[in-house]
Amino acid sequence: RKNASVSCSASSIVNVEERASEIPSRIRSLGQVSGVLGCQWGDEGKGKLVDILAKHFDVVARSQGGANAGHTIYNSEGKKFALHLVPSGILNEDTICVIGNGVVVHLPGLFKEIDGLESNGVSCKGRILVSDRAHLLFDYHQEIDGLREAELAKSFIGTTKRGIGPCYSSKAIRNDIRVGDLRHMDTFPDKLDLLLSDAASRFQGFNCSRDILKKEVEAYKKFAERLEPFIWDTVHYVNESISQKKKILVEGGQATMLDIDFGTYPFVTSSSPSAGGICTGLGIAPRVLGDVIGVVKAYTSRVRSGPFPTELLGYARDLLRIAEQEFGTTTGRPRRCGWLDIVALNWVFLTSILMVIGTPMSTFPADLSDLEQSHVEYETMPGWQADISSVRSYLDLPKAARKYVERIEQIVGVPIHYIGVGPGRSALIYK
Ligand code: 2SA
Ligand code: MG
Repeated sequence: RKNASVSCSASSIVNVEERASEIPSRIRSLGQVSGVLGCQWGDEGKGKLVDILAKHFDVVARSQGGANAGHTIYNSEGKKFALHLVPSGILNEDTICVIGNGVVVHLPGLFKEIDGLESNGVSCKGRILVSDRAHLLFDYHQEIDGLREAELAKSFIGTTKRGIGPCYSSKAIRNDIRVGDLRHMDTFPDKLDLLLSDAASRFQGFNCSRDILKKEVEAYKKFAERLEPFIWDTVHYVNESISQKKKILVEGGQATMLDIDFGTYPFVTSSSPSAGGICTGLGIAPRVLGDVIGVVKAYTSRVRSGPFPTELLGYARDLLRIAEQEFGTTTGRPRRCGWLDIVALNWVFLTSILMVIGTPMSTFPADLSDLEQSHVEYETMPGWQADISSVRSYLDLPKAARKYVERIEQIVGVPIHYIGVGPGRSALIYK
């Protein structure tokens, strides 16, 4: 996008002091509907930026994915919250959080998160709106996620086992149950029966007894009652909010390189974490989308299988992983780590040039075997040893760090506006 910008995060040390007064006009002038998206393979630090920006927006919305996202945020007292389904804006008490139609919702997980927030004094009622069009992700979807991975054996994807692929499959095959269906509990048992029988006919290892069905129906009767005040026509709500000049921030889960269309298929998630997913996942017109902020880590990480051309192995990888605590928020899985991949970044901004076996290609290849045979051309730059976690002004960064940022801007052709230097809210440099 013409007005895209990059937030570059090099997380290290916690510093949770509030510095609201230092927020530049750039944030206030962000488009009425803006998005924060991951530009690599996830874990770029989107949640922290959303948390910082949220107080300048009336609504924070999720448009895709489910509990496979993991955002760690800190409140002003330094208390840590790991969120998976609830948008990161929840810690700002004036913000309304929308779980859009493109999200797959695991209700036991959502209520667990809500309980955790409320027991820490964060009120959720009236502040979390769940789309009546969002799809329900059941425990059985999670079970099937595991069975599918087992079937794939050595070529397993390394999913988060949160049931994401199976739930989006049910959605696409058109037999899933939506949040709004919880308002018709009379027909719910038959719908669930169909869904479970379908799974049982496909997976031998899937246990679908009458008892399980009965238990699940009983559980969902209670969930339906509890969820009622949260169920909303969010498409209407979001569009009404737009016409009332309210500001909406869209919080991406996963990242463009994990996008089902644009990522390294099949080693991707089952939703659209790139800019297009914002429109379909919330029901808004492309013309209302203002700024899209892409979040990029100073290096790259990726979880489990799939191509990773700039991957580091051995000691260097271990050093980076431990220093930067590269373990998943959702699953605790150790992340693969490597150098910053400018070709992938350029692809994300749709201007990539890749050398594949000596032949320049105009885009990131769809074919994984082309990618496997590609040669990585490294550009080496001076590093820095200083701890930059307490630096708050761009000019106070070591010269080598500034050079690194400026070189990325130059190659990618997109300005870097925010530089994260740690996980806390104040650990951010406004460039
Ligand atoms: P799935 O479970 O079907 O979406 O998995 C498919 C692939 O997508 C990858 N994937 C992720 N990779 C990194 N981070 C993810 N989510 C959290 C985040 C992680 C966390 O957004 O920060 O902090 O725990 C995520 N979600 C899915 C997954 O590894 C498979 O390669
Ligand atoms: Mg994460």
